[in-house]
Amino acid sequence: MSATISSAPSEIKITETQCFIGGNWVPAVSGKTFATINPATEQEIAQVAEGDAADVDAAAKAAREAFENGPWRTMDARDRGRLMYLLADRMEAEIDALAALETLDNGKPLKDSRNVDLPLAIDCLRYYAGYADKIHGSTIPIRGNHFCYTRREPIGVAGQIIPWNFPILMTAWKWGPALAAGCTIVMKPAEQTPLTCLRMAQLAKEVGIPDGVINVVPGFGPTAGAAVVKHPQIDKIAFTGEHRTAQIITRDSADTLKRLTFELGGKSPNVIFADADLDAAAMGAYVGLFLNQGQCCCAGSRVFVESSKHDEFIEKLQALTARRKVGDPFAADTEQGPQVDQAQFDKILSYIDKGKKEGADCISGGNRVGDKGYFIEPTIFDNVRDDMSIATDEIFGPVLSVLTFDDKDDIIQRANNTFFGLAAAVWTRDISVAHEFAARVRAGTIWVNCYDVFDAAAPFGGFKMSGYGRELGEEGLKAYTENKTVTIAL
Ligand code: TXE
Repeated sequence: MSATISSAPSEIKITETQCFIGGNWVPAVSGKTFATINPATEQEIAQVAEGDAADVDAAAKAAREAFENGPWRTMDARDRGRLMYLLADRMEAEIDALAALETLDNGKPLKDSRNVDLPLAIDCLRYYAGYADKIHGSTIPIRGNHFCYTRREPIGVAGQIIPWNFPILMTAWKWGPALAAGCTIVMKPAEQTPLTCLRMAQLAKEVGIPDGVINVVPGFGPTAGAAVVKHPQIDKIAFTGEHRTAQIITRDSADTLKRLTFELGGKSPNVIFADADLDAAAMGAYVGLFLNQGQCCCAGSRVFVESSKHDEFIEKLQALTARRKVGDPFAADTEQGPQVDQAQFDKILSYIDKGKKEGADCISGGNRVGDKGYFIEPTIFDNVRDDMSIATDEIFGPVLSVLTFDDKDDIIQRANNTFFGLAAAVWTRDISVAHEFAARVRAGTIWVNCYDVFDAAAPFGGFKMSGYGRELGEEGLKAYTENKTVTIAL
């Protein structure tokens, strides 16, 4: 297998590379910039402003001012929703350009950016736009001669820190509920992939979202990210990334007691019973792991198959994997692009090495592709044991581990034998087994006879070390509100 690497089409224009603060494009106070790299070619795409504490401070003040004195919070909620619909419409009008920019910066195949990430991002903004005028409290009968009601108010300034695996979709997941609730935003995009988030800020300005409502400070985690977490004018942190970073954020936010929502990693079990439709299950295992180069928080990275079907399942899975086209993310037939950066590439290859040393059988892939760009072969390990590091650690790459089981109670216990709890799937025709699995597996999302089905209306988030709170759906919206109780003596 070899990757044909082309540079990106020359018509991709990069127009936003600075900090977006109070409606203005400004360089970092320090004057510093950093390179964002095309992971398919390892070449620099652009220099981007390297924001730090001073830039975050300016952004937080702009967001605070817009929250306290701007029109966003107090405008007719339906008009707020209308501006969000306009942003979604603008994204749709520019869908091909945004998809190309996403692919250039992240490396994911253009057809995925264009047909998956962008439509989901647009849909998320529209879903929450429709919520803007439907956020309300309740009236509560309390003792005595009183009238008691609650108001759902915006939480204030939301600090939002996102990763690089779904840059534009994560921007929409974060902006959607925050904007609908009437919050203002300081966002720190991932240093690997700042470009589409910055472009979206410009689109938001052009459709008329008031200055200061959205502020974007590109930069690194321990500097710009940490400054967002510590800033006293910021009320909440919504973070997606690694659990270790979330632990740092929890400590760093202690002094200001910020509200926290975390969407973290996983080691999700994908369990295939002998009675399942094996073709569908093999496809579910294949997509559930290899989607997005394996860089999904909910990747089904532990595939458990009932022993009696092991050989048949492996044959189907290997057939799918052998056909997988790895290479230039701009080529129409590419299914897998490069990993996002050198650090992820090195981490994944080191886990492949560990898997081999720990005695698992590498039955497909196992190597890099080509010698330029961060391409890795779709890799399958068979005969994996629960205690091997490839079965316990989040690899975040195209590495699938196959394990076997013989007993329902045993497999539910093993599925739960992880400190993560983001997602899980079960493949069976037995409705009782499906419901029992759904009830007993401790994960925020359970898929039955499917994988990676997402919808803006369905809450998403983790049990255990996979996070705090939920994004999407009504719960995702509530995470951007405070509940106020008003009691009136009658
Ligand atoms: O994550 P980080 P990284 C997992 C995955 C991956 C590993 C490392 O296993 O291999 O994490 O990836 C910002 N204060 N996931 O290093 O560091 C950072 O700048 C404030 C799972 O990229 O968590 C970026 O914007 N912010 C995950 C964001 O946090 C800080 C997606 C995420 O980076 C910070 C990505 C700090 N001290 C990685 N340090 C998922 N759940 O989908 C970093 N950041």
